[in-house]
Amino acid sequence: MSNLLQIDGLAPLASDARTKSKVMLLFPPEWVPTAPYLALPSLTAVLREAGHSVIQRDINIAMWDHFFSMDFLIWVKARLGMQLKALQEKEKAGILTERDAAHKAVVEQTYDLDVFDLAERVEDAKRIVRGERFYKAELLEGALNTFRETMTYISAAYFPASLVFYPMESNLGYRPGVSTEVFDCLDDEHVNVYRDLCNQLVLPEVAKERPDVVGISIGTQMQLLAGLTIAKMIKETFPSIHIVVGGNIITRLQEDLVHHERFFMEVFDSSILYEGEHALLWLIEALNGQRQLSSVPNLIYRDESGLHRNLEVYTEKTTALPLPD
Ligand code: B12
Repeated sequence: MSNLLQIDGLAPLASDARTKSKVMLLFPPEWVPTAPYLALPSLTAVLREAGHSVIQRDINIAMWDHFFSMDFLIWVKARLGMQLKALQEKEKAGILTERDAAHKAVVEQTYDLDVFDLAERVEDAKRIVRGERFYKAELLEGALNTFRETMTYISAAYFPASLVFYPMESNLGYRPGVSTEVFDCLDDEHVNVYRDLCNQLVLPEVAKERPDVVGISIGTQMQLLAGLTIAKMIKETFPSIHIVVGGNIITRLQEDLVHHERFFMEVFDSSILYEGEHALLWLIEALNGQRQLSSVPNLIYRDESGLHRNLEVYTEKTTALPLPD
């Protein structure tokens, strides 16, 4: 670790402090399922070189795999059944709103579909895109159509959300560019499919691994609601884990973030702007008492005295970085 780049004038704070951390890095949906993104491997290489242990999880790939499975689709069917029952009771009581009626129509239309047939077909569609049959145009086209059909089925259980396979244009009915809508969306059990995804795929993994730090990469606007949902749910369930977010969209939102301290109170603990390899490493060192948080470049963080944005920007020396891991 001693040969890593150091920021001038910084001495370790405490010699007996813990020096190695367990870090979990997450890549949230929605992103194409065909090409893994580079950010986590880039961050991982630097952290591992410094001796930290890193668990990388591509929640995006895991999500598509999970959505297109018998287990998840049967669970969706049960969710549809519960919604249908509640809507029928409302109808009996004469309190069905116009929106409820639209919801009921969608659920009724979907509930009768043979979920076992759909699940078998979509599991085969996964085998098609993963194997030699991919190269048969008509089989590939059929598989892509089955993915789309499955997303329509799943969407019905998150009415009025529209969840789509490709292009990545799922719409939960909340605008990711409006902070009040973002906060509302994070807690909305009805449309926010990422809450169930987090409960089913992410929280069990965090409970098993108990990392010291969780880093979430939010590259594009399409990952914002999923990334923040996952961040908030981990923070609520495991308040002692430090949650840091980074990625292109986080850098772009920096002026907004500093005016919304609530994000740092309810959703994550810190954010790293611009390139993150060494900024994240130095953040981990600061959390381990080896340097001051105020000395970590690219960092926005909150402490008892409020929100702080460190003004120093660190630019990576790309040719000195280890190969992505
Ligand atoms: C390669 C690329 C693609 C490839 C991706 C292939 C792949 N699977 O990897 C393809 C062609 C598929 C693609 C598609 C799209 N892309 Co593109 N793409 C890029 C590009 C050129 C490079 C991305 C990259 O790999 N960077 C290298 C990584 C290592 O850098 P990074 O992500 O910035 O991560 C660093 C920091 O952000 C930070 N960081 C990141 N995560 C985290 C997490 C933590 C915890 C921390 C501390 C730090 C941190 O540290 C990292 C290392 O320094 C960027 C532009 C750019 N130069 O960045 C656009 C870019 C990401 N794409 C963009 C867009 C809009 C798209 C599309 C939506 C275009 C479209 N309309 O179809 C699609 C989306 C596809 C999808 N969602 O599935 C925008 C995103 C804008 C935004 N903020 O929303 C960008 C920024 C281009 C732009 N200037 O507008 N893209």
